[in-house]
Amino acid sequence: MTPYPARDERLAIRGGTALPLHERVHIMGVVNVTPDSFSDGGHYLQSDAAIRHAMVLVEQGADLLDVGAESSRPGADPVEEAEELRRLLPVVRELAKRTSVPISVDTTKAAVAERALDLGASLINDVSALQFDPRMAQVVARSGAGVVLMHMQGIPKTMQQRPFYANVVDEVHAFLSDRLYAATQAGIQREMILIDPGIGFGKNIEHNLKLLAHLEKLLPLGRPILAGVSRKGFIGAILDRPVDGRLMGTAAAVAVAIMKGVRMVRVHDVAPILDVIKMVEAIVRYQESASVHNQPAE
Ligand code: HH2
Repeated sequence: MTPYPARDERLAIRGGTALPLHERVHIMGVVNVTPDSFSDGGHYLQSDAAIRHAMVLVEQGADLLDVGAESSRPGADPVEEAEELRRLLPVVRELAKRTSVPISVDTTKAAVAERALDLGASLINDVSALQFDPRMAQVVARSGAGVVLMHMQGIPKTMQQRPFYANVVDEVHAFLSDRLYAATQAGIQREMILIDPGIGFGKNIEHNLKLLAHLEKLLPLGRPILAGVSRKGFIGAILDRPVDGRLMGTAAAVAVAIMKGVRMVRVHDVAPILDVIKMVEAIVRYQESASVHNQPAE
């Protein structure tokens, strides 16, 4: 099984940089600036903790940092724009000064994307695939930033109530194909786009498993695939584990996703997942070189 996509596949991001996704699977480290135990200590402590956490992920080998200030977990309430900006901007500003690792911003709001891009973000991770805010496509196109187009059925608040598909793989494929077209029509360059099946976004366990088992069906769309499986609910349900006990389940899902052709993974645990990626890539490379050497001489 050597499902690697075409060798010239790269992701162009702002500033003329191209991430060599065709050479190795990249890791997007998750940096959530959502209220947590640090919030008692006030805003400074919360952003300070997020910045420190992000720098640890960089040391561990993250290729990108995905900073998000609005939870998109099932049942999550939307966050007001002012609050999202208040949480996000200090973190993006500081990270852009401290690290050359590209910063992605997980937002569906054009105004938030705009301000974050001004502060040095290079990629917009829009879980609505440019649909929630009619200005988003234009903001991304004008800035020359990269963009993630992710599939979601419904909205986070209600998406897990009754997800339904006649064929989840075909529907995700059709949706991403439409959104790729819409994005390029809006002036976003194809080489700046990543596609994402949106594991857990309006999908039950079976939908997630079917998508992971058939991820290669998205390869003909011709853009690199990002997958976010890290610590997700379907892993917890299958293994009967709480969020902090899902690392091995995440590792297994990441390994399979890479074998199916995924070129970027969005994860919370960068160091252990980097080991998983290196192992899978070593095996695939061996298999590729063995199949070349075993070709009968002409
Ligand atoms: N998953 C989450 C958030 N953003 N973006 C992309 N492109 N793909 C994903 O699968 C994805 C995403 C949810 O994960 P998490 O960051 O753990 O939760 P929350 O949204 O509550 O911060």
